[in-house]
Amino acid sequence: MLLPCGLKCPTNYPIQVFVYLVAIFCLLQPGFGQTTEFSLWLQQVKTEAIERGIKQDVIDSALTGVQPIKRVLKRDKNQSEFKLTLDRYLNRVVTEKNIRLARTKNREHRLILKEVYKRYGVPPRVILAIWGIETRFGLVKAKVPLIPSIVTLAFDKRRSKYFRAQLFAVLEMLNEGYIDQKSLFGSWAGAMGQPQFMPSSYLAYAQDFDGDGRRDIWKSIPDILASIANYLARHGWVQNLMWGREVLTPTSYGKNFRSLSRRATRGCRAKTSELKTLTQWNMEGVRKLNGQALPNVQISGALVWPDGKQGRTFLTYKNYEAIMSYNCAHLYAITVGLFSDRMAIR
Ligand SMILES: [Ca+2]
Repeated sequence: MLLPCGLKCPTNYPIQVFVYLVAIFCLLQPGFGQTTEFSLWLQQVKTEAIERGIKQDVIDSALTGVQPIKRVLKRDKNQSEFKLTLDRYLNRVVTEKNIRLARTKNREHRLILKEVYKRYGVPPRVILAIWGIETRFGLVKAKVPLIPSIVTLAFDKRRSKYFRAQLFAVLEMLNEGYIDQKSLFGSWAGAMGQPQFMPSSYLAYAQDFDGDGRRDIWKSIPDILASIANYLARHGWVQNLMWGREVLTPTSYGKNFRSLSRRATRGCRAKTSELKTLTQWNMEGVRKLNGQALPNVQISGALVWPDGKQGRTFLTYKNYEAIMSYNCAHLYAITVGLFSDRMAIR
């Protein structure tokens, strides 16, 4: 007699004992419990997708046979191991080669960038910095099939709520016909296209700037540049304001470092100082890198220490928060800012 798990039943044991042993054997198989749990979970996702108005054929084609991918979880859990200091990160990204490439892209797409600036108020250098950092101006192509990686992270308990929402956003993209499934590749964490938008950001902020009826952040340069600009504009970008600058701080801050820290209360929770006007920072002794006083204006800014107290200090304005909303990491936002400065273009 053949039983589950490919075992053959010996005839000289009572059948009850044998069934009991087989059950234990099956439960001890790696992934057995998880497979069952995953199947149940996927079924719930499919049911909810129907309730959300996703067509049955879209659900079938997107989710049939999909399985969690172990290496996606491994990457997700090991993220903290890749922490770098600001200078090491800058040395990787803001290279002479990348600055030259950014200037070339600026010349190539000058007219589009001008139109994008007119509509969204975000200068070309900042759009180019983000495009360059995210995918090296589209040269870095995503290789991970998007649906299995998002399914994996949605099934995993660590950030299931966030990635479950991303999964429904992908299904909605397919349902609306914004993209075909065979083109759906992303990063291991689900970021898509040349601006590396998450699916929910795509639905909320991607733009059809070339007017062909599709919001193509994979191949259309006008759509890509406008989508980045629209994202920043919708997250509070202020036209004609800088992102921030590196500053010198008074030695008295050494003792008061803790009291200077606060946490943002909404959105990105990265730590900064409290907000003060440049006039107030001036009075406290914060200076430009060359030792000169800050402009005596009522613009508000917060201090940021990407490497902690011993590292460099930056005074950041409202536009810095818009960049942080794109990717909530000080190393990222400061690098976008400094990269854009180094391009020395408008
Ligand atoms: Ca388009």
